[in-house]
Amino acid sequence: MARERTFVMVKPDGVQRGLVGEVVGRLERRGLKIVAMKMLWIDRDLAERHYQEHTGKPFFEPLISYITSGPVVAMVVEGDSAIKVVRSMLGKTDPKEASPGTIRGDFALFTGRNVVHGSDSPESAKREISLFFDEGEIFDYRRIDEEWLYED
Ligand code: D4T
Repeated sequence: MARERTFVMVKPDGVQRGLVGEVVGRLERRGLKIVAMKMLWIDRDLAERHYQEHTGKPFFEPLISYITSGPVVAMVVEGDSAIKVVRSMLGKTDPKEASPGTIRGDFALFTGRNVVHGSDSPESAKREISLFFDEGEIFDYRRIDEEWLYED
């Protein structure tokens, strides 16, 4: 069993469209555990650090203005293979390619308005979690349904 933590964010369009509960509900019902959560309005400095791998790309400026355009809800989500599981629940980056049943496949049409973010690797998860959360904001606890969710 590989218990992992990943970083998930409901982006400004997701907040404005009232999709926070939908996203959190899907994660919780899947059996993933929310171990940290907060609303914040990302400033340019944090946005540039979060998306540093895209610096200089043609979509970088629109991406920065989108992610700083309103409040977001940031989370740390824990579970078995959480990074892969969350990515599969989000669907492809371009929502037009995302399968129905995924969050982007059900609620989005444009790459630049794709509702949610999830870390794509253990390295990104570690980096992104530490950008948004202090250790003291992340909670270690057992969910009451864990003995029914996990095989061992
Ligand atoms: P995020 O990071 O927002 O969850 O998206 P992904 O992890 O699924 O995809 P990404 O890092 O490749 O892209 C980050 C962010 O940039 C926007 N984007 C991306 C864009 O506007 N145009 C593009 O061509 C690409 C590749 C969308 C997500």
